Amino acid sequence: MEIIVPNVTPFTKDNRIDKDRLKEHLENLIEKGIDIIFINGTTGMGPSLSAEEKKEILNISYDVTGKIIFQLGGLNLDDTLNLLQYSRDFDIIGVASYSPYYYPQLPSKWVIRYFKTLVEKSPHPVYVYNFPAATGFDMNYELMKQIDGLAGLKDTNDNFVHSLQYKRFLNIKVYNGSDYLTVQSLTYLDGTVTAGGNYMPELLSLQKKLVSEGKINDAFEVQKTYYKFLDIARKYGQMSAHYILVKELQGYDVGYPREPLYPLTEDEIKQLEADVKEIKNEYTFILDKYGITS
Ligand code: FW2
Repeated sequence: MEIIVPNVTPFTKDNRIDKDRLKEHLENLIEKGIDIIFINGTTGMGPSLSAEEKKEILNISYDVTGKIIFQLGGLNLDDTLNLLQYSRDFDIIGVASYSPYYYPQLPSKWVIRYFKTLVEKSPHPVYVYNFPAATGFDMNYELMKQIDGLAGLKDTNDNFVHSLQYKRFLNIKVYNGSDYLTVQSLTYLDGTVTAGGNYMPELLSLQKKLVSEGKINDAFEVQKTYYKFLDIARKYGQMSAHYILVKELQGYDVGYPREPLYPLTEDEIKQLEADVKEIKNEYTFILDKYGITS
């Protein structure tokens, strides 16, 4: 049962990776019980990173922990194979890739060949990152069955039955990547991958603890508060709101998103802070109730 956080990538105002803020953020997540960091994911703006920047983030993250899944997918196979080779010297949990994206009606045989190539060439266990809403391609369980040697999958999907099918027919690690299915994924799958863990690591760790103790209803009560902050993120545009929510709930600055995912305006930040203020007592109440220091 694992809680996995796809970390935000802190950028500076002039669009470079902010090494110190990334380290501080990852140290906080690990300290608060996060099991695995999923670097260069969607929340980490993987599609907006060059191959060299993906390497740089691996190096910075590895200074903090080896509990890393290294997302290295893209639309240039040479770059991806180069990143696989580069990851050889790092003792990490595994590598992951989203399927080739954007191009329409990709024949399944090309995507299957792509992942077979990664399994063949990888020095680490390989995880498929399935996000049909983002890539336009669904690496469903029937396609996954045609690839030997995969370690697991992250299915970013609000359709929970879709994720259960992998667990039903395959003998691999299965995580769901929907922020709104954390308790359910911890209960019925191998764990959850959730961006909400960037700004609510305490509530995510608590959900795992309660599920592991069989206290599903208590875990769901915590999840209801988790939902309220997720809703705020979506109200303002989650990819940029994450940066302000980390500051609001964790108390340190994680810099800026990378344009064209524009940062929130001053007005939006003020409104978001007001929305957080209205429900922040719920967050602190839960921490007090379970004796959690933030
Ligand atoms: C990633 C994730 C998180 C997403 C979820 C989308 O790589 O960022 O699944 O936050 O809303 O897996």
